[in-house]
Amino acid sequence: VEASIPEPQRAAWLKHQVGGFKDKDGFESEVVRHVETTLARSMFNCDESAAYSAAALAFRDRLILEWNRTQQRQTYADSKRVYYLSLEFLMGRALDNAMLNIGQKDVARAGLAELGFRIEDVIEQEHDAALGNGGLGRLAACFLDSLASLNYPAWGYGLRYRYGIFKQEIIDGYQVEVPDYWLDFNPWEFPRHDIAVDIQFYGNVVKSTDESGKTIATWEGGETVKAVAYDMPIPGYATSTTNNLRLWSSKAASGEFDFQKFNSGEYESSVADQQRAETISAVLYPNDNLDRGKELRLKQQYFWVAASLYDIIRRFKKSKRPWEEFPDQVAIQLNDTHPTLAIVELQRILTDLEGLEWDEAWNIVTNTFGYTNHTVLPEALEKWSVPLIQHLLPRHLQIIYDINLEFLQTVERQFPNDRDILGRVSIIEETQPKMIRMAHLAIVGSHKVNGVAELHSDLIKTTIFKDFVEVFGPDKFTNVTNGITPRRWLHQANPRLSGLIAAKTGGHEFLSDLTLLNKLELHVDDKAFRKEWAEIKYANKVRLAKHIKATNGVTVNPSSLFDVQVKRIHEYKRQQMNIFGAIHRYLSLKAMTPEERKKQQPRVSIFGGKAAPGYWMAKQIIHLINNVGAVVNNDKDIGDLLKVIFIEDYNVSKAEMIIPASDLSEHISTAGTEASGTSNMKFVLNGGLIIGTCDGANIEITREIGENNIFLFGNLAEDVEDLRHTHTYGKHTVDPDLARVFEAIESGTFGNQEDFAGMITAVREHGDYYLVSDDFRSYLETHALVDEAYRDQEGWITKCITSVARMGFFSSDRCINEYAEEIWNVEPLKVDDE
Ligand code: HBZ
Repeated sequence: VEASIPEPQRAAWLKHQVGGFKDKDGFESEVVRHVETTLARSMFNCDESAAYSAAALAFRDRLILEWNRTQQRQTYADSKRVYYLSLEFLMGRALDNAMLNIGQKDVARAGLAELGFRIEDVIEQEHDAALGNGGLGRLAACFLDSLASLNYPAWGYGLRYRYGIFKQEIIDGYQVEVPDYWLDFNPWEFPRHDIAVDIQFYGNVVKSTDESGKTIATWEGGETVKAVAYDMPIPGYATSTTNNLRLWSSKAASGEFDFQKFNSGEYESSVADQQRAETISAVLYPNDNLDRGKELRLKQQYFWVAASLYDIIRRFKKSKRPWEEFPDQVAIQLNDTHPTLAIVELQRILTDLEGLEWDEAWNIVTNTFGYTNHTVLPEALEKWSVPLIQHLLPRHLQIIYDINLEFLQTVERQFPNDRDILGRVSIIEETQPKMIRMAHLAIVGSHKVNGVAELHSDLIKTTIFKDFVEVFGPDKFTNVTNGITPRRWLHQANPRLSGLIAAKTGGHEFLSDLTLLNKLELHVDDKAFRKEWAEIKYANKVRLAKHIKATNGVTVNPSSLFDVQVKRIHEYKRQQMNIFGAIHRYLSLKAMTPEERKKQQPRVSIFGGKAAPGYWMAKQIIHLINNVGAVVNNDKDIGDLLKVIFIEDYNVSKAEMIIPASDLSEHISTAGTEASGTSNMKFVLNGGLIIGTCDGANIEITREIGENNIFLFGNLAEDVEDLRHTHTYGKHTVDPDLARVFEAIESGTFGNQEDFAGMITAVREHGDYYLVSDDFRSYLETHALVDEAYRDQEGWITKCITSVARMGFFSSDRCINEYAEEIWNVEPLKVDDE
C-alpha cells in the first residue's frame, strides 16, 4: 500500500506522523493540550468532568491510530471478515476499558495525579453507552472485545440511538423513567459524514420484461432516508488490533429541510420531514423478551440492515471478486431475529439489482448468514404482519413469499404424506392478518442456527424448531454456550482480585487464556492467599455499602451475607419469588425470641433492574421490593439481620461495582425459560457463589465448578409442562409458607395491599405459570443451606476459590473461537510484533 505514494510525499507524511502519547509526560501533554484547545479551558477551570473529557480524547487519539492501521492491515490481507449485526450494544464506559486494553492505565493514573486528579474520580465522570436492554446487548459488547482481542477481522453494526435505555428513578417506591440523552459529549464516536447511504421505504413494485423475456421487478417511489455512519473504535486487549463498531444515524435524505415550504412561511411543516427521518434512530425500544410489532421498530430494522449490507457489499466489491466468492469473504451473524430482513435484502440486491439467478443468489445468501436464537418464550418470538410489510417494504414481501414457496416445495417433496408440517414450518402464519414468522425466515436463510447454552440449544431443537431439525437435519443446529470478557468483568471491575490472581498464576496471562485460572487450585490452602482473598471481597462490599448509604440512605453491615439479584425485571426471572422469600425470612425473624435471633445469619437482600415501561407486573414487583425495604429496614427487632435494598438504575457500570461485592447471587428463572444468563458467570468469576435453578448456563457452570460449589434447587425443565397442567385455574393450592407471605401482604404489612394484588393473583388464581409456588419450598430450604454454609467461612472461601479456578470455560474468547470455527470459518489476522 505504502509503495503507491511517491517518495517525497511519503517523507513529509512520515515526518509529521502523529504517534500518540508514549509515556506519562506524553499523556499529560496531550491532556493539557485537549483541555486548553479542544475544551477551551485552563488549569483554573478544569474540573473532573473536563479532566475526563481530555483524558478520553487523549486515549481516543491513540486508538484511532491503531484503528487506522488495523483497517489498512485487514484491507491488504483481504481475508474473510465477520459482521455482527445487533440492534443492541450495551457497551458501558469506554475510558477504563481503553486504558486497560492498551496497557496504559498506570501511565494515566500517574499523569492525572500530577495534574491533580484521582483516576477513579475521572473514570466516574463517564456516561454509560447504554444502547441495549440486558443480556443480549451486553453479549454483543463482550463479543466485540473478544473479536478484537483475538485479532479477528470483525465489524459490529448497529443503530446510533439518540436515547439509549431510559434512566430509572425510584420515587415513592415506584419506577419512573427518565430519557437517557447520552450524546451531548461523546469523545468515542467518529462521525463519517462521507459514509452515507440512501434507504428507501414504502412505494410500489413495477414488473417488466427484458429483451430475453425475463421478468424484472423494480421497487419505485416511496420515501428516502439517509443513513450516516458513526464509528466507535474497539481496542483489543494486549494487541494492536482495534476493530470498528459502526452505528447508523438517520437523517433527512434531502439535506436540511424543504426550502420551498420554508420560504412560503410553512416553517413547521418544512422541518417535519427532517424530524420524521431522524425519528428512526431516535430511541431504543425498552422491551426485553417481548415483541410488540410496532411500525417504527420495523423501520429501524430495515434501515439498519439495508445500510449495513450496502456497506459490506461496497467493501466486498473493492476486491473485484465474483459474487460466488461472497460467502468466502463475508460471514454475517444475526443477533436474534432483529436483523433477519438482511436475508431478504441480500436476495433482493443479488437478483433485482445484480442480475443473478434466483438459485445462485439464494445459495450465496444461505452460506453467508448464521442465526443466534436467544429465547424460547413465545411472546418474544418476532412476527410482522403481512399488511405492514406490504406497506413499508412491498418488494421484500414478494421475495419473502418466493422464499417460502421454494422452501415449502422442498418440504413437500421430502414429506409427501404429511400435510400438517407445511403449516407448521411455513414462514407465513395463516392468521388474520397473516404474519411473517421471523425465526422461520432466519432458519431458512442461514446455514447455521445456534442456541446460547446447552439446555437452551437442546430445547429449541425439541420444541420450537423441532420440525426444522426434521427438514434440514440436526447438523444445521448447534450450541455455542455464551461467555463473558474477563477484561471488563474481572480485570476492570475487580482490579485487586485480578492482581491477586496474577500474583498466583504467573502474571496477567490468564486474561488472554482464562483456563489458566486452574492454577489457583494449587493455592486453595495457602493461608496468606485466602486471607487476602477474603479482604478483597470485604473491601468490595464496603464500597457497595457506601454506595447504598449514599443513594438509599440505609446503613448495611459489610459483614452480612450480601445476596444479590440484578437483572431485567421479568416474571420468568422470578424476582417475585425472591422478595416473597425475603418476606418469609422477615416473618420468621419476627416470630423468634431475641436469643433465637442472635443465632441467625445477617443478610442484605439486594435487588436491581429495570422494568419495561409498559410491563405492569414487573413494576409491581419493584414497588413491593421497595415497600418491603421500607418496613424491614426500619424495624428495630430486625436490625442487621435483614436489610432489603433496591439499587436504582442498574446498568453496566453499576454492575461493575455490585458484582464483585456479592457473596451469593440469584439466578432463579423457571427451568427452561432463561436461555443462558451471563451474569451468573460474572458473579462466580468474582468469587461469589450462586443459588439457581437447573436452567440456562447454570447447568454448565455446575458441570465446570462441581455441584458442591453451587446451590441448585427447584423443578427441572422436563417437568414444567406437566406441573402446569396440575395447576387448576381459579383454585390453586399454594405452598403453606407462601400462603403466609400472601397473608402478610394482604393484611397491609407492606402498604396498600391492592398495589400487589396482581402478583398474588398470578400465583393463586391464574395458574402460577412460572411455578413460584411449586419451587418455593425447595427455594427456602436451599437458602437455609446457604446460611449454614456461610457460617463456615473457611469452607465458603474454599468453595469460592475453587469455583473461580474452574471458570475458564466461560470466557467469551472461547465462545468467539467456537463461532469462528464452527459457523464463520474465519481466521485471526496475525499482528506482527512492532
Ligand atoms: O440474551 C437474553 C436472554 O434472556 C439470556 O438468557 C441470554 O443470556 C442473553 C444472551 O444470550 N435475551 C435478551 O437479553 N433479550 C433482549 O434483551 C431482547 C431485546 C429485544 C427484543 C427481544 C429480546 O425484541
